[in-house]
Amino acid sequence: MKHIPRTLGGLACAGALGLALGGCGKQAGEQAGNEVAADAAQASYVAPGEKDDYYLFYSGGHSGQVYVAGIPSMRHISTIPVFAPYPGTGYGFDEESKAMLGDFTWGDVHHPALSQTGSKYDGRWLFVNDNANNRVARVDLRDFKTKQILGPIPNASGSHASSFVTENTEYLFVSTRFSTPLPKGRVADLEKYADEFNGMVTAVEVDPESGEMKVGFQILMPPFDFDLASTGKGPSSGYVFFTSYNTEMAHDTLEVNASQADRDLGAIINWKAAAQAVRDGKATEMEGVPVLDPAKVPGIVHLIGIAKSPHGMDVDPSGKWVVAGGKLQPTTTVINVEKLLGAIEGEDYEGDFRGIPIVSHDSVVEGEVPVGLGPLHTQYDGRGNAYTSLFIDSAVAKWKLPPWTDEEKADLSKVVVDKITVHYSIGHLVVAGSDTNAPYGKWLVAMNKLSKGRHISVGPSQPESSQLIDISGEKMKMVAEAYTEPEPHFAQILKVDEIKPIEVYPKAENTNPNAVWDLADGKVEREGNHVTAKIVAVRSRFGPDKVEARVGDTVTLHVTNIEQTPDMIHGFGINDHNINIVVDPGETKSVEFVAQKPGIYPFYCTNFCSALHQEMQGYLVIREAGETQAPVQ
Ligand code: K7E
Ligand code: CUA
Repeated sequence: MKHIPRTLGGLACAGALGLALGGCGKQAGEQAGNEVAADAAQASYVAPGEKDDYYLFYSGGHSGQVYVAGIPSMRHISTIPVFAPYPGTGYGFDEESKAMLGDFTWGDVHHPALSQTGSKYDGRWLFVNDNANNRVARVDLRDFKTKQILGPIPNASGSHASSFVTENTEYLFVSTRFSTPLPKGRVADLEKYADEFNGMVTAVEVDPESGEMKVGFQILMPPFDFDLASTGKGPSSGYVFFTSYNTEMAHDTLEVNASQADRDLGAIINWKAAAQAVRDGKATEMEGVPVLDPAKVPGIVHLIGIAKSPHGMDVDPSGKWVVAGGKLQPTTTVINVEKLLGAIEGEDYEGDFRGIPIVSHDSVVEGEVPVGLGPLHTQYDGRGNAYTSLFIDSAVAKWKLPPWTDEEKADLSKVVVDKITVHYSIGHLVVAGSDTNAPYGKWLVAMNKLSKGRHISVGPSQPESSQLIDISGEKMKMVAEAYTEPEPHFAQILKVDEIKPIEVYPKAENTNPNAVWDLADGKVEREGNHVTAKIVAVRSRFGPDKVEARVGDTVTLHVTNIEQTPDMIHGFGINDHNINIVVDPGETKSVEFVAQKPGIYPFYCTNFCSALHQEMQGYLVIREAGETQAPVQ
């Protein structure tokens, strides 16, 4: 991205911004306001032809998708379909993606996680969860496509605290927001919630080469409703931390009944010890998964009291501090990892819950920082500062991590150094690289829950909004605001030059046995009542462009886009058949259907590809079942 000359300030001043501020340069105050606006405009301006510095991958909530925006422009640049069909890229229509989606047509994506090596982004994959159907998915950053959906994960309901990757992407941690009787399918009286229901933490194992995910093992948890998680690094290496919001174990009117206790219990899991316990044969099988019971396998789970109904739990870049957001208490709880590990080692406990030790709160909590109302999530800039989203205050608080001076310790409000208002009711926030050991630290994106009229009106469903904040200076600076697709939760930011997405699938890498590379090789073949067509797509024709079948035939189409030119995409849509596949250069996609009704059904290219794009078409001919036909080409 290149910076534009400072004269834009003058432009902005004379234009819309000038009007909004009531004129230009007449009074010093106005002048200053205009300068601020001009600076902000310049900071996020990416001129036509220029490109952004960072990718913002944000979760699309119950749209089931992941969206990509550029930073600093905040322009939406791509949609990565994950848990829901997306006709734009043909996702959910071809056989491969249909098989990945299974019977589901939606998911609820909350937390994307970039793969890491040595606690740094390695630019390989993006993992996301589906809170609704207990699944996780892997997106390949080579081509920004979903390559695997794992799940529904057995013995789990509501994979909310997910996906969180360990330091070298050994595992993704996935935990349940909801508790149910287990194994699933068993029905128990809701009144017996506390005794009969359980939550589950799942360790999803990731193959270091292929990224292939599989359920590794599980840990049976009390029915506390585990909400969010964060994995350790440095001194907290090998641990993963969870919050829970229902230590009360309420099963109805949670709004009131799960908000009684002043402290809820978070969980600290020693995943390396857990993995070892599984190898040592200490797990019991449930639905084919090795499940550890922490009451019977000491040392793998510890509990800790944290501020009322906490939400986020975030490990800082050094791995020395873990911060939980109080949600219903205006403080963040700062856990000192060194003291925590000491307390675990020395069995400094204040009790236990059904055999799971509760670590002494006062021995390990460094302090509770009064950040403001409704603290949810915390992010870090790698310079010793933490940024906490304040849902109720509609603000972001910037505060200093320990070590604190004695004066600060005596009055922790002194460590809160800045606050900025956001619009409105912020949920997550993301600082570039916060969950690595070396954050980029320049930008913060506030993902607001309620936009309350921040955009021009489009009816009762008001467009969502996110805001870009510059955190490079002492004071946070609001720079830009943008529409975000519903319903944003968390996001990850990756520097553009840390990946190099491919533009054309090299022909040599296409191992699809049904690929055809020459128009002369395109053909339609019949074997019994199975018709197979291998079709070449190239500017600006399909070869062959006629497919003949009879009612009752199974028809399989394999379409290969033989272009080796970037951005030369061809689509393949058939009239009246709900068939829409999109094939990238060098790619082969397949679709199968049963011919149902006689007729002539035109098919055509759906992606504009040349001046003769409109001519890129053909016919599917379906004859009556018994009708003889000319042998197909
Ligand atoms: Cu806070 Cu599902 Cu991460 Cu949304 S959760 S805010
Ligand atoms: Cu190919 Cu349009």
